[in-house]
Amino acid sequence: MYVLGFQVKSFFMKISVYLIGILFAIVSCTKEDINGPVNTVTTFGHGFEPAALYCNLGDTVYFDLGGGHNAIEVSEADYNANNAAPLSDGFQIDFGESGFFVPSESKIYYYVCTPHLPEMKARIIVE
Ligand SMILES: [Cu+2]
Repeated sequence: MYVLGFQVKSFFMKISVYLIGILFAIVSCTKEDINGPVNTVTTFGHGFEPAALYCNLGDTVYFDLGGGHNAIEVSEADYNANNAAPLSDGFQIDFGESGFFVPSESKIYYYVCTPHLPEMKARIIVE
């Protein structure tokens, strides 16, 4: 009986080690998915998700915007002043559209949603 009890116990130990392993895998996947498997900006309420996207030079940044939202690149000054003045040669994704842009400079790109300023704005930090 003792031997059987020991076997049952070690079986449950193995199962819990296995479950902990799965849990860690799920948690680490969630962390990886902060920016998604690719760099994707989505909208949630009156906000861009993520508010700060970190990526590398030459990465493709995808936008998947909800119906009432656009994404207009602005200067840092206009970003801070909540002014939706499009940056000349900046990226622009229209209302509810999907699109992408490829950052060509290591810098911070600032962008806003025109109707939802001052709350709806975000940054793309290119390293
Ligand atoms: Cu918006």
